[in-house]
Amino acid sequence: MSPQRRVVNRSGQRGIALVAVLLFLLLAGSAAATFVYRSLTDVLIAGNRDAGAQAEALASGGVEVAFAILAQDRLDESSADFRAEAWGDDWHRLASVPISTEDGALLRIRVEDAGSRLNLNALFADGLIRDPLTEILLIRWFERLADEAPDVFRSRDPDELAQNLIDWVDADETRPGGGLEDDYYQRQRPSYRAANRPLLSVDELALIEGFDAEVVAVLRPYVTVYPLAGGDGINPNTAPPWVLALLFHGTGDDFLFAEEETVRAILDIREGGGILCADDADHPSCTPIREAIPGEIFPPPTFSTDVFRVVSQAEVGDVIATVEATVDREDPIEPTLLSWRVD
Ligand SMILES: [Ca+2]
Ligand SMILES: [Ca+2]
Repeated sequence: MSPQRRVVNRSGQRGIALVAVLLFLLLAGSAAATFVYRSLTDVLIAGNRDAGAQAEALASGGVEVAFAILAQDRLDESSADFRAEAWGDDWHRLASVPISTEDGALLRIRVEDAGSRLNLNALFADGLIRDPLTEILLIRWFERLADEAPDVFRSRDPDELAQNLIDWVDADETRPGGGLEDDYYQRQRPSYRAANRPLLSVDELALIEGFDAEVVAVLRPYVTVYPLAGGDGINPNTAPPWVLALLFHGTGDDFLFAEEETVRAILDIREGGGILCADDADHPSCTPIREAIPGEIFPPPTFSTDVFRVVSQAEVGDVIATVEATVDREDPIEPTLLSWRVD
């Protein structure tokens, strides 16, 4: 800790105490509360009087709180010998408990598992090889977006968008119809090349031929790129309704997106306290996924993950600071930070 951060701000300390008490109540009985107290004490005794720096410190502290709760969740899952990310988890409940400090600061923490969005990298086996269903899923989705976001998608060809995205990720350098993937990218100034590897961020999509920032803005609420490798599809227990509507299911080549009634049935199970599970899972809260969605699902659904996105927003006076972080908690004691952005 830097000498500056050792300076104690008394009103800040009172704030910390209150935040800690609230979190103890939220996490009553949870060992995570101990981690949380340590994290918050560390952050909130920072003596910087500047509201911007305080807001950023508080938002960063919120991320640490989320990490501690995620680590505890992983440890609890290990001792229960049952893994599932679901709405009832402590990390998900954080979003419903905005935390105010005595000196008027406000902290909001929202945690999402990677499975709550469609992982574009899960559309490629081994991160590089297209599944026959990859192209069908993307074309149908982009066709649908022409109705949902006509200003952005109506002027673009869904087949070309799908093909260009696949070529950007797939290992080879050729287009299926002939020609080189790089022709377009080499004509740009400065020129670049197709990545030929898993996507590293959602923003990277804007580099793909036919895509731009407008397209990325439409896609962003639906997609993730995490985990970068080895990940599966959507988690039916945590995805919001608009992502559940991308559950692509069927048999053979005959796949379709989940209809509204299927999405409703999944939400009903969740709201009733149930959990959707793999068909062979053995747990009293489980409803086999097959009972809610007929056929196979592509990409195969995710029920648990170690990759989470944390958005922590602190309001100090008129200043708002937001920290967005992605973490991999495979090792819950020393989680790996995958991304960190401050706004
Ligand atoms: Ca390629
Ligand atoms: Ca290719």
